Amino acid sequence: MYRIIDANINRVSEGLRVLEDMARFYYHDPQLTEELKQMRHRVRKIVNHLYVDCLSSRDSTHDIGFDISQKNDLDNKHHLRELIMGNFKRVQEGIRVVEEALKIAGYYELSKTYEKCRYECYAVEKRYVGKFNKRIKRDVLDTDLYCITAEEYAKDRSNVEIVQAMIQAGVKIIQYREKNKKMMDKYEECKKIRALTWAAGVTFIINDDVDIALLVKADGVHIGQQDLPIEKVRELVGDEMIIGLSTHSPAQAQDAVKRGADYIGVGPIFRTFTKKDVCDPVGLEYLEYVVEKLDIPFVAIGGIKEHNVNEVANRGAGCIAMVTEIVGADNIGKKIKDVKSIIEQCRNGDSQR
Ligand code: 3NM
Repeated sequence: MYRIIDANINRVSEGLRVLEDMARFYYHDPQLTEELKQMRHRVRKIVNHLYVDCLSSRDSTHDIGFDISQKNDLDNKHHLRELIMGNFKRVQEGIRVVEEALKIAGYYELSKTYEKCRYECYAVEKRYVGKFNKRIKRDVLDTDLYCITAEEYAKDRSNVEIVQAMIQAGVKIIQYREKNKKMMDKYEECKKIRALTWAAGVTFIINDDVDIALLVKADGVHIGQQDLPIEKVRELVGDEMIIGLSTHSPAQAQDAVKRGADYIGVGPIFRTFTKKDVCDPVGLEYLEYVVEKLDIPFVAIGGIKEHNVNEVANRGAGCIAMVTEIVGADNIGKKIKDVKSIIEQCRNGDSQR
């Protein structure tokens, strides 16, 4: 029992340390950092007087768990979400094991103290994940290029192939947009694209189809002004999922902020024939309005190409969406690289174009 207690106290405090350092160095959240630090110290202190017994029963060199762990990759993590969830589970499960072992070792009162810690940990997890979700949403457009699918312009390549090329070229956010496909086909494609984007840590947004987004566990949905009201979409998808909303005027943008959009599309900046029912170009003035006046992540869209992307980036658009320019390119990888490099030059303020 002492060996189990020792291993699990280490497991718990190491898990807490990972979470604490994330809160401290990544999220810069003093309150969570402090809470986790206190919990980590408390977890150790409660059994301080058992330290000698614990240490003398420790035998890590002969721990059969080490070989098992070396042979599999069950503990591998691809995303911060997995890292955070995994470490909270590690802490809670570890505390539970300590509780049970303490009971058998005759320390019932101590076991109840640990039970209290476990419940505190559930509450901290909820707060942590809540802040984490907000942060993820805040950062969702913290990238240069937002790519959107459109198979009809993709020169006989499938959406899945297109998405693979986008991921390979380093795109960090991809929207699935297909207006004329059957639901079943869209669903099948989205399942595949979800698997690809998940493995690559790429944000996956689905246009219009809230049901598919929920089924395939996309990161978000993107809706238009004529779709279901954003509040109703929020009711369906919950707080965690990202909701993007297309806007075409300052009034619509203000409305989107008020009604809880996580980001907005700002466009069409230039004339586009890709979206059939879209209004005339709103030009760069609307973009400038959003840059200056609003505090919401946004993506500029509509008629943006390699030759005019500098105008948009120079007006302060950090994240820029393109459909036909990317999916219609002969060499998607090269096109993305070229576009990204122009955006970067503009950001650095040294664009001569
Ligand atoms: N939304 P392309 S414009 C999907 O203004 C979409 O909200 C727009 O396609 C908006 O990059 C648009 O080929 C189409 O011009 C953009």
